[in-house]
Amino acid sequence: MNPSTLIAPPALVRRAERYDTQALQALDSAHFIHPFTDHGDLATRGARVIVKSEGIYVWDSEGKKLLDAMSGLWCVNVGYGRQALAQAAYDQMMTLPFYNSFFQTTNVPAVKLAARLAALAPKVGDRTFEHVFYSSSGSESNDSNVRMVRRYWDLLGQPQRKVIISRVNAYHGSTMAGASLGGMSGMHAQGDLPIPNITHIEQPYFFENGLPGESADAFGLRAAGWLEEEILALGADKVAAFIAEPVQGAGGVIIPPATYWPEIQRIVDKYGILLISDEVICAFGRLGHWFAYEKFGYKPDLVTFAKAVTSGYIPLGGVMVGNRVAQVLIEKGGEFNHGYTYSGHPVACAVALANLDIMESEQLPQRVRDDTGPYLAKCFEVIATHPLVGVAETCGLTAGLVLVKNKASREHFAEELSVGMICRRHCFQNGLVMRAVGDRMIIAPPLTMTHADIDEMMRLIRQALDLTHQELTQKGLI
Ligand code: PXG
Repeated sequence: MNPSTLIAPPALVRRAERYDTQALQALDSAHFIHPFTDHGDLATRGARVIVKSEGIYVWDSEGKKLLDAMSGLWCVNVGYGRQALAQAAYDQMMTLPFYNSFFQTTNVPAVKLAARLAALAPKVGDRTFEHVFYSSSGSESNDSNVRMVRRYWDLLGQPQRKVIISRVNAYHGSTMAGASLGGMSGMHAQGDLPIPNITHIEQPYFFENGLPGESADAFGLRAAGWLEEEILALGADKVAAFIAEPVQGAGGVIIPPATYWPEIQRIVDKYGILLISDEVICAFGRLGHWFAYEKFGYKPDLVTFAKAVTSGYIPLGGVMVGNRVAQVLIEKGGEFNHGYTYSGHPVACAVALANLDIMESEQLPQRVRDDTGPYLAKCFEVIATHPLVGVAETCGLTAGLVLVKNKASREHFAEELSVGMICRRHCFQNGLVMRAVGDRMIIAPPLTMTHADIDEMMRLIRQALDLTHQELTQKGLI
């Protein structure tokens, strides 16, 4: 790092205040350590500076308008520019910007939100969700899950039940516990992870792991069976919980076959293991329901949420604690020595309440389930015929497609070609934010999208695919 950039010269700061891209990039690379970023690379290319937003669009400092098909980072479900959310934050800041909820105190928005979430979380079978534990993020929430699961088994006199089983390619956050629960080998490689007593089974990714001639349903049962194999290998009396995303998001929108979740439920029931549904991405309408376990019909004990509970306008996360765990923690537990300064932050909870008001009055989960989700599915059936696309699939208002070298044989491109990144570059150049996970291109647009918005997004996706195809053809790679 150039020492002269360590303290920003006032002139540079003044230029940055005028959205001077070069000045902002210089200050950014001198001072801001970004998450999941190669800083050598960032310093050479400079960060894209996002400066404003409205509806489903964001603008960068060069004035370029981008259709944000990733809702910020799977969060901005009600879209940008919602005055009601800013007003809720302002009003709460002027009334009570902060107070803690540690020492027998509480605050109005935290209470109201807990009751509202309890009313929104559907009862399934004998499972009800009357209680909420608050944090500020998905990672913290999953750390809390580890604490709660271990406490639960200790209180039941089974302290040997320590192991939490997760899945390869899962994402559960970036803290020590979150990254350990996640199944990303690149994260495990940095920092001696996973921490002890966390194991991973293979993911239910039919396109990659299905056998020739195997049906999706047969594969779903086989993939769920890996959980039972792992339980038996570890010894059922050692296993505390299974954690999974309903649909794996950061892993590339991996949608399990219909047979998967019912079989997982049968297995966790058989061995009495707790089930954690990590719905940081999938809750609050993304899959057409307030909570995704309802869509797939399983009965979790703990449900992680974050992101869209406030549509990303302010950080908030938490865990819906089902009756099985809540009863034990509350009735037998005494003090639970765990919590965060910002557990139940009044401003975050006030914004969440206003966000839920919007989702409810605009019926966003229902719209995704009955209208925009099915419409997106139809559009993806069409895009699946593109010569570069091996498979294209949707679930609610999230979707993934795989770029392949040979459509018939499903042959992949060599990894070092980074074809996903080529496609992503064309997306950006043409005004679309779409994410690449390897050669899987994924979207999770705001739930406010109309059919016309979806048509425009599909036009941009097709254009990016055509340009990628053209570039690969010119380079003789297909
Ligand atoms: N669980 C799930 C299922 C997530 O998707 C987290 C936990 C952690 O949440 P926090 O708020 O601590 O970040 C997430 C977060 C990506 C990407 O590249 C996805 C997430 C975060 C950052 C990047 O798709 N998901």
